[in-house]
Amino acid sequence: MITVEKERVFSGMRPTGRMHLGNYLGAVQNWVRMQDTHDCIYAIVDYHAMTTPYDPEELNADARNMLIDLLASGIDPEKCMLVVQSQIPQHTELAWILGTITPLSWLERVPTYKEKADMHPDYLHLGLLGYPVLMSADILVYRATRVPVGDDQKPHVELTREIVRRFNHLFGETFPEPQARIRRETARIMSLTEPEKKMSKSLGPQSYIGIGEEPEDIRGKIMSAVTDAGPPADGQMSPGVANLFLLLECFGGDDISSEFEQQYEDRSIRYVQLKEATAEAIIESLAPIRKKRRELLENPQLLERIMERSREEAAALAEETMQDVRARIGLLR
Ligand code: AQP
Repeated sequence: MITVEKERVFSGMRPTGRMHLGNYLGAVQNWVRMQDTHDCIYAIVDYHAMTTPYDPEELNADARNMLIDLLASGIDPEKCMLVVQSQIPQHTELAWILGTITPLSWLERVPTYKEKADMHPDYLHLGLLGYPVLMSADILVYRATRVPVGDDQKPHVELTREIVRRFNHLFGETFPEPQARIRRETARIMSLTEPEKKMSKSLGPQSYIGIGEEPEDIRGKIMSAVTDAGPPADGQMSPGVANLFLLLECFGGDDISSEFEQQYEDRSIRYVQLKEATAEAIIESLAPIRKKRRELLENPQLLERIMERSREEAAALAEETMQDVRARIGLLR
């Protein structure tokens, strides 16, 4: 399946809960588009999920659900590889090697490290600090050059480029410098409950909409989303209202969102109607995903087959890179 002419793509998703609209609009829609034009490897990055507090049983269930959510969202294992990070040991092997050439100061300045450290002050460990090194290894073990992500991941891809330059300088030209592919309009979908923060699994289930959620839950969450007391006099839209407009545009299209924008401008808007329209647009757009999820849940053998085939193909690519890396850095074979 892998070709020499097409550019190679890697991206991953942490199984820390259910896949939400931020993941879907910020990353997965690009993943789906790129599988037709690029050689793509997508991963459920379960080692990354272990860098914040987790429950082993939930991790297992979340990884399985994430796989189902990705397939239901349009990831097609006939067109790309869909793998589980922990099943391909070359990821962690390369992470160790890259860790030996990555200065601590580069890692300490990564914004997500500071955020997660503030969020979980009793859970500071090497794995959390080294998260971006493992992410670099995820990308580089396949020598991928494109990384479709939301904008919170941009610093990690930049760091990967720095690590590549350092490795190539020390051991000779080995890795290409990857580039983040970020969809500007949906680079950061905001939380429904704290709209100044990005929609995130860790902000709690009321703050996000899972792509497999039932209509009544979607309605409930959108109807209680944080807005404001009405269009402010300075015309500066609050983050909660702007987020609803963005969701309406993504799922309902330009016509309906322009209608509400007009009402916002002439101050006749009623947020309850904006919310109803947004909820209905999301519910309708996600209906095929809910249907596909139900079909996949009934067919666990299919999931096993998909995982096994991708695992073999991806492991062969990763091993090819590692043979080159081991020889360059002087490991005895
Ligand atoms: N709110 C978002 N808007 C746009 N893109 C987003 N992504 C995540 N949240 C948003 C993108 O989704 C991909 C997978 O992300 P992830 O689940 O691996 O990690 P994350 O960014 O840490 O996601 P969460 O939901 O915030 O997880 P927790 O709470 O566990 O940390 C990435 O490309 C990401 O940019």
